[in-house]
Amino acid sequence: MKSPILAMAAVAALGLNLVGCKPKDAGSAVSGDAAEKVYVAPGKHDEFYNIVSGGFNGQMSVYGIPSGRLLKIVPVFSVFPENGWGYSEESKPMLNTSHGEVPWDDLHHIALSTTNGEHDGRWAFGNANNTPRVARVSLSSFRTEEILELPNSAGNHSSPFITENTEYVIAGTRFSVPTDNNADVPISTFKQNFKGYISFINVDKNTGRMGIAFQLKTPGVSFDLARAGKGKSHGWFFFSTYNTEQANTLLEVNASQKDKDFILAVNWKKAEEYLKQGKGRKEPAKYAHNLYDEKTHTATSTIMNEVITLDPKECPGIVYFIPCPKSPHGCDVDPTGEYIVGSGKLAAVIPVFSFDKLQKAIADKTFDGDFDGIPVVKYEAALYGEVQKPGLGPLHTEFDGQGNAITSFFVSSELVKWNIKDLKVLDRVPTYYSVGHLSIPGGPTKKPHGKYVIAYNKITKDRYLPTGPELAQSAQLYDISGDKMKLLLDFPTVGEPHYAEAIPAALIAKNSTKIYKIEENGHKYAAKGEKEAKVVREGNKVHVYITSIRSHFTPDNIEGVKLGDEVYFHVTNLEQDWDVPHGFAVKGGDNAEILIMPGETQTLRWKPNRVGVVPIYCTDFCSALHQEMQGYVRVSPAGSNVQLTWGTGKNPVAEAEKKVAKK
Ligand code: K7E
Ligand code: CUA
Repeated sequence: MKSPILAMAAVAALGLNLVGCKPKDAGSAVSGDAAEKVYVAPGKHDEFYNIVSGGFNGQMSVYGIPSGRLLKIVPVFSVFPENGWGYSEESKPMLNTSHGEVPWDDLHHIALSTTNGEHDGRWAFGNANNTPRVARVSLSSFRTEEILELPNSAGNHSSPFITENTEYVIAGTRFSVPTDNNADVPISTFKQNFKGYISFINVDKNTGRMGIAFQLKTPGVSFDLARAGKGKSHGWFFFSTYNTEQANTLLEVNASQKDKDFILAVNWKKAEEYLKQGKGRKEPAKYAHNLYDEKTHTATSTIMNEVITLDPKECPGIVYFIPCPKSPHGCDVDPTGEYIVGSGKLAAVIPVFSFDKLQKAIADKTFDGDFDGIPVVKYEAALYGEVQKPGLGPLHTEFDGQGNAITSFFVSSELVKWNIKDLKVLDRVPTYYSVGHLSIPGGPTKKPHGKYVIAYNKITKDRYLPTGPELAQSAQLYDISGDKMKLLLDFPTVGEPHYAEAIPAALIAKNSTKIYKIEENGHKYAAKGEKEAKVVREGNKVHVYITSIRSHFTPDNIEGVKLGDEVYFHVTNLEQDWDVPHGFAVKGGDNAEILIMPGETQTLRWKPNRVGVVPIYCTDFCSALHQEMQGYVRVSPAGSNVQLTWGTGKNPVAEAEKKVAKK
């Protein structure tokens, strides 16, 4: 095989031919008006939000497009000391699992909620690849509101993908595993005992609350990616699989034996019918369901004990295998719902399947035998056609809404645009380097917004100033409004970007949460005004009901804490203005800071381990007197008789303001 560098050089040369007489180096393969097209003037807003997975940082990040400006990092499965996610008492339950607290994960895919197959701007879902979980992030508060663990799963890669009306979020297991309930089996019994579970998670239309509706117990293969049907194929789901060899060791070799793996087609409407007929089986399973409540500003974690499974062998007509060359990765459905695009990482073609042909093949039973009891549809019977010589190592495909598809090629490091109807390649542009996922705004929906494609690259090399052994991660923005794709911008991302979605700013910006109303604060330890501030001892637990407002804490002097105490600072931010968070930190705390939004209460636990006077302070520059926003806690030896006292001195400015306000 060619070295990746040579392959890249070859592709760069190819790119040169396409852009004519541009200079030779990759850095200037940019059109003349690129700067103008990505320039968002100071004070102006971007046209799109780009919600980008952070891969091994377990987060999502939010960029503006076309500027590529980083707007926010949303911690999801990973602790985030910057705002106290996973450190505050309120957020800790969000990271609970059946294994206990798991403070990290690997987030690969984003799915934005849709209604009638179009973006509705309500939620972003993300998957945890390591300890299988699915999260729901609010696109109003840009906070993780819910995390659901998945039993009978390992490596939740084929996830989250959603149906047209967000009826279901699905999650296919990457590793086949024995049922949790009967897991102590020899690894060599893979073929008998290991199953590929797919979880169908239902989503409440109004609240977004998730629950596992059922799990499909399919043969032991690895699920990689998936897409729901749309339009005519609504009611179906398509999953790419690998390791249909069912190897349990040295998969690099043993799982690349077959010329074709499978796409699994699932008729979930039919599965629903079987469930109604009582074909589901209740099985014991242990998994956590974590919910963040905006009223109490507190998360709860509930351990669930049971899941409903459906065995397709007992429910004919739910699942079919379609052969797909070779080691498929992406499995993408075009906006009409008719075409299903497979992307064999080791294949020389891109196979495009037809939903209509698939239906006919199923009706006519044009099968090539079965795989572990599941009918295998004949390749040609479901195939619409193949894109010939598209490039090397196709991974993912998105759609521009104009009848074209754009596919990412890892090995040949390029984006290739092709026409869905005639399967002809129309254009190709190099990526720098080795693109993984790609994203067209609205690309996975029924109505792509088009305009741009963004490449999320796996290798950065020389694109930015070097920063030691670990380089910036890299995304690239291309204009796709004309016949030819044009590189506009490189922008660095945090973590390792896998999938991302972009959505018009107009669908989200207007709904942004600004503050939490203090009178609606239902937190158990809220102090909804300085008068409610207090310190309460319960045995060795000391609860500090503390308020913050520009620019002081109430109380800011506390005495009577003793060694052996556990102190809980319940900080309520009394501000009711947008953009005035306060922070809170304590010297020597084995914890992070917390950031408290206006009207919210958050709690920092602190166990003092030495005698002394310990400073506390606000960490977020909130006013000209932010630096004055500080206080002291006196810690005395265990058994000392220092009384519990607290207070804040009178503030003449605040007192005067109160009087004015009363008049
Ligand atoms: Cu990065 Cu979607 Cu995990 Cu392809 S996967 S690249
Ligand atoms: Cu409050 Cu700085």
